[in-house]
Order: sequence, then structure tokens, then C-alpha cells
Amino acid sequence: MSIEFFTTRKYYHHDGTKHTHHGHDHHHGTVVGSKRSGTREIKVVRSVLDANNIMADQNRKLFAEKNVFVLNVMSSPGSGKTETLVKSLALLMPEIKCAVVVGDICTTNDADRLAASGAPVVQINTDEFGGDCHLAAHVIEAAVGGIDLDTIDLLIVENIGNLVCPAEFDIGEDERVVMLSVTEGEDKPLKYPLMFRECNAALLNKIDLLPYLDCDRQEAVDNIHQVHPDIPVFEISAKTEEGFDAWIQWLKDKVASKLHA
Ligand SMILES: Nc1nc2c(ncn2[C@@H]2O[C@H](COP(=O)(O)OP(=O)(O)OP(=O)(O)O)[C@@H](O)[C@H]2O)c(=O)[nH]1
Ligand SMILES: [Mg+2]
Ligand SMILES: [Zn+2]
Repeated sequence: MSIEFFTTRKYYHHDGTKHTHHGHDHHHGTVVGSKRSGTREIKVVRSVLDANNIMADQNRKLFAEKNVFVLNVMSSPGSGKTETLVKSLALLMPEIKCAVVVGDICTTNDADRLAASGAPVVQINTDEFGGDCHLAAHVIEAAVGGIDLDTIDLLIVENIGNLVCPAEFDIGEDERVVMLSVTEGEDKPLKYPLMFRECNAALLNKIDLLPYLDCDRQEAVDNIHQVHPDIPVFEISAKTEEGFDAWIQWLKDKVASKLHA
């Protein structure tokens, strides 16, 4: 299985905006409305996000035409996105034809792990221009150029490990999933509320480690619900596959409801 590999350098200016790096002026929503920053900076922030939204709508149209369901998976580094996707692909693949786009600042480690599933994998590396810390819609557009969308039903995007700005960038996906591992602390949904608010489901991973930690599992779930009432939370272990039945069923139902709409 070959892995496509490229950097986002060549797509750098596709949104037609001055995409300065790495001053965080282009995507950190907290800048918007700051009195200190003034109206000019506010305009820059808005124009980049507006350009992203236009490209995301184009992606969404393409995915609709091709009848492909797109899942955007986000979390902080090391929560277990890749491990969960490796195990999930093995359960999904006989039934649902999948492909994966995986974003990292450096390395093809994740693509190597994911390609073992037999699914086509495109690795994006963002290091060449300062290590962009999220996947933007134009990067996804370029990445899916390397995938035959006519042959797949489900495209899974493993976003760059970051609990902050990926939440601000629509990529044209159908559903967004946030992963929190029990090793990160129960308070993370309260500290990074945007991510949990913007997602349609949450995975609480590494529950096999609970006996060794002080983490209060119920408190973690309650904190997720505090920022996003009623969001489904799947408590899983990517290591043991505990809790995978409900998570895989949720995903299968979502894919089926789009493909058979
Ligand atoms: N015990 C345990 N370890 C896990 C579990 N899931 C992932 N890990 C381990 O946690 C580490 C990080 O997992 P990854 O899947 O690479 O995490 P990631 O979210 O893809 O990380 P980035 O792509 O770097 O953001 C690896 O050593 C995994 O083996 C789990 O459910 N239980
Ligand atoms: Mg990973
Ligand atoms: Zn970013």
C-alpha cells in the first residue's frame, strides 16, 4: 500500500489571503474583538476564516456529489486518534470502503500505521512553513485530489493534534468527533470548550488506564456535557477495544443515513 505524502506549502496561498505564519493572527479567534488589536487585525482574522468557509462549502458540495461521508477527528496530541482509527478501520472496512487523510506537523508515522488497514492514506505534513497547527479546507481539497472519491463511502480526517484551532476550521465534513483521553485530566472540556461545543460526538479514550489514575471518569463525562449538553460520549479503550461496539455503530449509522438519504 503506497502512502501519498506532501506538504501544504504548495497550497499555501490558495485561499487568496495573506496567510502569515506563525503569528497566530489568522486563526486564533480570541484575537477577534480584542480592543488592543484594533479593527485591522479583526479584519484579517475574519477574511481568512471567511475564505476557509467558502472552500469548506466547495468541499462539502464535492463530498455530496461523490456520496462520501466525511468524519473530522480532533484531539490534543497523543489522546489516541491514530490507535482508535487503526482499530476502527479494521471493524469498518469489510462493510464500508474507507480512506484516511492524516495531518501532522512532521513525520509519516501515523500514515504508516493507518495504511496497514489497507485503506488509501494521504499524509499531510505542515512543517515546511512553520508547522501549521490545524488542517484548513484548502489543504483537505488538495489532499483528496489523491483519493478516488468514487470508490469510497467514508473519508476519515485525523486532524493535527491540537485541542484549540482545528475547531475553528470547517473542512466540509459531515460530523466532528473530539477525543479526550483519561490521562489528560477531567477539566479539559472546561478549559477548551470551543472544541467540545463544535463536535457532534466525544470519545473518552484509554479507559483501560483508569485503575492507575486519579481521573474521575464520570466527572470527565459531566464536564463534556456541561459545555455541550446531550452530545454522545463513547467511553472506549483503543488498546482493548472496550466500548467500540457503540462507537462503531454510531459511525455506521451516520454513514448510512447520508449514503441512503
Ligand atoms: N493504554 C492505552 N494506550 C493508548 C490507548 N490509545 C492510544 N494509546 C497509546 O497512546 C499513545 C498515543 O496514541 P496515538 O494514537 O498515536 O495518539 P494520537 O492522538 O494519534 O497522537 P497525534 O497524532 O500525535 O496527535 C500511543 O503510545 C498509543 O499506543 C488506549 O486506549 N489505552
Ligand atoms: Mg495520530
Ligand atoms: Zn492552527
